[in-house]
This record gives sequence, structure tokens and C-alpha cells, in this order.
Amino acid sequence: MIDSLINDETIKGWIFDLDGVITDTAVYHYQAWKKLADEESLAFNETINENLRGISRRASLEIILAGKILPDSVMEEMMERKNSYYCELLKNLTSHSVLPGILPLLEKLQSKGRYSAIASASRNTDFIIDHLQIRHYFNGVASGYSVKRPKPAPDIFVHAAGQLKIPVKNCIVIEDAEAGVSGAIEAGFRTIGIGPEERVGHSNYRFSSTNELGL
Ligand code: B16
Ligand code: MG
Repeated sequence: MIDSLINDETIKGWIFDLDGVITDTAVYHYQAWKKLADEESLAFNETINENLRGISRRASLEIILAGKILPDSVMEEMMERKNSYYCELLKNLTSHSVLPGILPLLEKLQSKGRYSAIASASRNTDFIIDHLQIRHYFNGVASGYSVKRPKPAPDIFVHAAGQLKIPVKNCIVIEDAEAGVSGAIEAGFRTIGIGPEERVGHSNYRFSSTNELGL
């Protein structure tokens, strides 16, 4: 199925989510949030972590706080602390940390003359793509700094399509998060979901894992 999408001349722009599609930093997010949560005696486990997929740092903290109201300055300090733990873990990323199937897909797209961009909620996007050594595949990079409204707002995908100068209807978005797929659909993109039916079953095309993208 992926080959027919690559060969589809109406799909000129390919917009990739980062965490969960290009690399798996979710495990580092989990470890960093867990450390913060333990320090603050807040409940945190893998199930709560699953709800943080694709959403912003602030929205993630709000979920972990579970209704607890704190001054903005305290929240800012917590987000910074979590990010410092996370950035320390990100130093483990290398060119081998790209998920299976992604490099063959990026190479095929490049050889076909398609354009690719990243659309990630992460403010660490540049650091991550440089550590993965994949920047040369992309004609655009949209990150957590590019737009005001985070996913599930469609803004980041529209921004990435704008960087590629390709209309939304001629782009496809690859996402692992429910919020990401919903945002892309709202803007009129075609979508490829990576993951289980319960999470990304609303995408146009679905693959259980990135492995299947390289076939
Ligand atoms: P940061 P994506 C998202 O990346 C993650 O999935 C999400 O868990 C994280 O909270 C968000 O980036 C912000 O990340 O704290 O590094 O700015 O899936 O949109 O590539
Ligand atoms: Mg993601």
C-alpha cells in the first residue's frame, strides 16, 4: 500500500511527525516526567504517559497535575526541570535511533522528487533531528516554536505544508498520536496513522508500526 501512495502523483508533500514516527523518544519523555512526578509526589505511570502522546509540554504537565492548580511560575519551573532531564536522555540518540522503515521511505520519496517536512510539537526538534543526522531529507521543519496553538489544532501541519509551498490537499501527514491525526484531518490532509486502531483508526491509512513503511 505504501508504494501506491509514494507513486501517487497527487501526493507531492509528505509531512512527518517526529516522536513516535521518526524516532521513539516517548520512553525518554516517560523517564523524565516520572522523575519530576516522583520529586513532586504526583501519580504517574505508563497509562498516563500514553495520554501525553503528541501533545505539548504544558498540556502534558496539566494532565499529570490532574486538576491541581499551581502558579504559572511554579509550572514553568517544573516544565524546565522535566526538560533538563529529557535533554540529558536525548544525548543517547544517534543515527541508529531512527525507527525501522523510515530511512528507506525518506530515500524513496527523495528519489521520486517528493518533498518532505517535519511537523512536531517538540521544542527539541532541531536537537533531535541533528542527533539522528536526518536533516538533509527535509525541505521544511515545523516545531513547537513554529505555531501558537499545539496539536490537536491543525496549525503545525498547515505551517509545514506552507514551508513546502504545497497545498494541503496534495500533502499527506504521518502521525502516531490521536491528537495529531485529528488535527491533520481537520485541516483537510490525507493521513497515515502509525499504531493501533483504537488510537489512529480515524486516519485514511493505518500501519501498526513504521516497519511496514519500508516494505
Ligand atoms: P517537548 P511529536 C511531541 O512530539 C511528543 O509526542 C509529546 O509527548 C511531547 O510532550 C511534545 O512533543 C513536546 O515535546 O517537551 O520536547 O517540547 O509527537 O509532536 O513529534
Ligand atoms: Mg508523535
